[in-house]
Amino acid sequence: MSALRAAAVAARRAGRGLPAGRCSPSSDVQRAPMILYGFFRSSTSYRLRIALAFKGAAHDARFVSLPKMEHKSADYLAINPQGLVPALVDGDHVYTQTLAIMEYLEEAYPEPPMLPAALPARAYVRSISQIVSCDIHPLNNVRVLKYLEQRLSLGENERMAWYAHWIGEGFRSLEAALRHEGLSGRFVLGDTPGMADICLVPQVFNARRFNCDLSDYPTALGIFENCMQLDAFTTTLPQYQPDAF
Ligand SMILES: N[C@@H](CCC(=O)N[C@@H](CS)C(=O)NCC(=O)O)C(=O)O
Repeated sequence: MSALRAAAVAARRAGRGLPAGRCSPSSDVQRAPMILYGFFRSSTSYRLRIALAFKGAAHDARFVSLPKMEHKSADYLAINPQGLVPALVDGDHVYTQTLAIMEYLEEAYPEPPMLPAALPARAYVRSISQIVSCDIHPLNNVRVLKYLEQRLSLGENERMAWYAHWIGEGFRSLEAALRHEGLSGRFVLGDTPGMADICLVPQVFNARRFNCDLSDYPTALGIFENCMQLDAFTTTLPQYQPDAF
């Protein structure tokens, strides 16, 4: 068994009780804290940190450095063979893919909810979540930018043009959807934060890190600013993580 996998199993076996905070699992089984494998600057890791904080779910963190290629190490591939962060260990299972993980958390730890009760509203929140997670994020992922540099020999300016182009396309679509549906308030759905806000914030954060101008997307930016008033979104910021540099 790999070292990381063994550590995950040992932590589970330690049986350190239920996660603290507001979150409680839907069954009353004694569980060890969840383990989040992530990297401070990864927007999907930030997404999951927010979701866990939102649920008040205590967890241990394990750090997987993307610049050091630790996500491709044999130890980490034994945890998540996709070679991507984040991954979440809860009980005897490793969960991957943030949208699926958030759906898992919603079902395993129902309070507070990240999704509304009404089916059309649930579909809307999932739709906005997917614009960010499926249409925007993958185009500017580390491996895509590396491919542009290393295989297609694109220089810094061309790579940044690629980044800004797809951020622009994605945020235009996001802003249009938010306005078209007319369901947003302080957050994506009315005045209650949830899954879509959790997806949106790290993407805005990332776009700003790459100096993209987001002023044409005032609805999305307003929601971002309102989220930044909430502890779940601020205590989990990349720069506050122990692996930040
Ligand atoms: N769809 C996946 C995406 C995960 C993902 O792409 N994570 C990035 C960091 S934000 C990563 O591990 N990138 C490594 C790479 O591109 O080589 C999810 O939502 O979990």
